[in-house]
Amino acid sequence: MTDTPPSDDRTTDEIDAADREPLFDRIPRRDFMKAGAAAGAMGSLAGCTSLLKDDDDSLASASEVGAYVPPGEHDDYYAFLGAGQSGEIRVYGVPSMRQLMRIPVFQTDSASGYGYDNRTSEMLEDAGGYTWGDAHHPRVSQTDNDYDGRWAFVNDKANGRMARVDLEYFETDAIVDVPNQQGTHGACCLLPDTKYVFGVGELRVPMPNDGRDLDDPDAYTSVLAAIDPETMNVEWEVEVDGNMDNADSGKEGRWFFATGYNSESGVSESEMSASDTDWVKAFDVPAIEEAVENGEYEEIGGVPVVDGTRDSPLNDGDRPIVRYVDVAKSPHGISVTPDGKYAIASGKLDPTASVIDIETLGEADDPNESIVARPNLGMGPLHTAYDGRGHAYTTLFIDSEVVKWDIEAAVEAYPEEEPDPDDEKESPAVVERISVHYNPGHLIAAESYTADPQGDWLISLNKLSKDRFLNVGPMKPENDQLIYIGDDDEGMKLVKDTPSYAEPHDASIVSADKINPADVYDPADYDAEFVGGEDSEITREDGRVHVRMYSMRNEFGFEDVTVQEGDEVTFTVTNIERTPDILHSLAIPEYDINLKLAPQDTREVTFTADEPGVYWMYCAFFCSALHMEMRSRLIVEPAE
Ligand code: RUQ
Ligand code: CUA
Repeated sequence: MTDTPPSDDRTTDEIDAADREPLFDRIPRRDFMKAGAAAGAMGSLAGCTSLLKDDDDSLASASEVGAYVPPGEHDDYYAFLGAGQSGEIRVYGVPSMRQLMRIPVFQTDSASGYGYDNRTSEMLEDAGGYTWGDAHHPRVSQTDNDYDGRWAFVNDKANGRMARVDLEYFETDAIVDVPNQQGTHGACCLLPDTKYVFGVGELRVPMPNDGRDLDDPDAYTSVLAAIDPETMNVEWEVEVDGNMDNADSGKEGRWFFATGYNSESGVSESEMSASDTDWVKAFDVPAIEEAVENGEYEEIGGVPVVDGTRDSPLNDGDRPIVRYVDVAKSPHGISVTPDGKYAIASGKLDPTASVIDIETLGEADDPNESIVARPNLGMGPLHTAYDGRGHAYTTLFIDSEVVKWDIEAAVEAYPEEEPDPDDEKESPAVVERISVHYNPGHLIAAESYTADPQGDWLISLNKLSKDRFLNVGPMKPENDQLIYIGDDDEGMKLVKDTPSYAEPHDASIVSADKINPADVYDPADYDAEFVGGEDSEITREDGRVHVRMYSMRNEFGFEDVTVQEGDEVTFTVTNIERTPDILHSLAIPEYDINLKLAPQDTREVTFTADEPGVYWMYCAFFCSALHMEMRSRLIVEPAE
């Protein structure tokens, strides 16, 4: 229950102000003044914080900072964005911010035929049969702390799943429904070599969630799941106290970190935000593996579950499997610095970030001793990225800013800087701030998740665009802003606004030369039988018809395919072309059939021919001047 029940006639500014209320004891006065000015004096102008702080200095044209990519030229980077409730990964070129591709993951997609052929529809069905997912954290696999271009993994925060995208074909090729996990939130590879993909459980539920402990929230729990990247099997899980939110890996194969905002184990907003501290959980992976090897687990939902709660005997000795580090308050994002020295957790409901020294973590008796800085950054710190030059960049959701700060300067300023509620100073480690438009969630810098960030581009993924674009109705686009960070003397420069469809979360920006997608399929890479130009045939057996046919400009292997009403029909169709970019498809009206056929690809679909009549099977990709003529008849004869 909130203290002031919302009333229908509050203005947005009043609601914004009420949102800030529980934070007032921690807001430095500077920020409060700014907030007051923004909400009050300029309140009639949507998104007015920009008017307060932007001056020409923080803007740069694309060509000034090398962000202009002329027509026909390629970008330096791929950005993979987890597109939230759209269920997909989006691919941008950076720095142009051109959207290059959308990779459907948790939802069907008619353009790519994803979820329409037998293989992908069975994959979605086997992964729970849900029609959507909430894709947040795309992480590209690494070898030796650098991108190896093999896979991108992404979580489903809605239904507790983890998916793998094959970066040779830019296609989802595996989804695992993670047992004992209701919402898989943070997702990350164990570095340096992607030994596991970790999914962290956000929503605490009874264990197993089969009708027991319904009204006993204390018995709810959340787990960390370790998934083998090759097999996508869940190898083991660790049960913890409190919930978990975001996650990142150390660089040395030992530590894995997850924030959590509900150490209170509450079920209402006020219960969940009651405490001034919550935990970062630091998982000691080799110690967990040893416990699994020694059989110190319980099998739940078909996987070994190790007890990592605070009272667990496995947390008793001198090598606890999970260390609980107290950080302020309801932390959200966490990311490890490129040199692997620190894990930085953002306070969200506290203006500070907590800097954890990873090396001391293994040695200190009290894990809280490993906190080596708590810079005061501003209102609503959410996520942090790195430029490889010792700076951190943190989004401030409430202040609508990205703040740049010096990590070692923050460490030096501590503990003098131990924030107290009356402290009005921003951290001396703060180098600079730039306004973003508006309310940023994630941000990502080029190769920030590797040991060697490139330090030129940063994208701030802003939840609100308010007035930045033409009005398209009540659901506004979000705004992915490109910021140049390559010049410490000149400072951060805002270069581009990019409207985006709801809603990008985390992203990975990878140098273009580390991704090597194929132009055409290699039939050896998949199971379906390749139907060559001579191989078209129709076989019939007991009411089952199997049509094998090729496709090419401008024909299918058969002009007519005749079946009986009630037949179970399977089409296996190959695009036999080798020319890149020449796609065909098999679309069958009124039967809801839609197979995309890229060069050298074979897809299969099975359906029951239950409506007699003539159906024009056609190709939906405009493949040549005779594309309209690329069609054949499916003739379904009425049953006698
Ligand atoms: S989390 S906005 Cu998006 Cu998955 Cu921080
Ligand atoms: Cu093939 Cu159009």
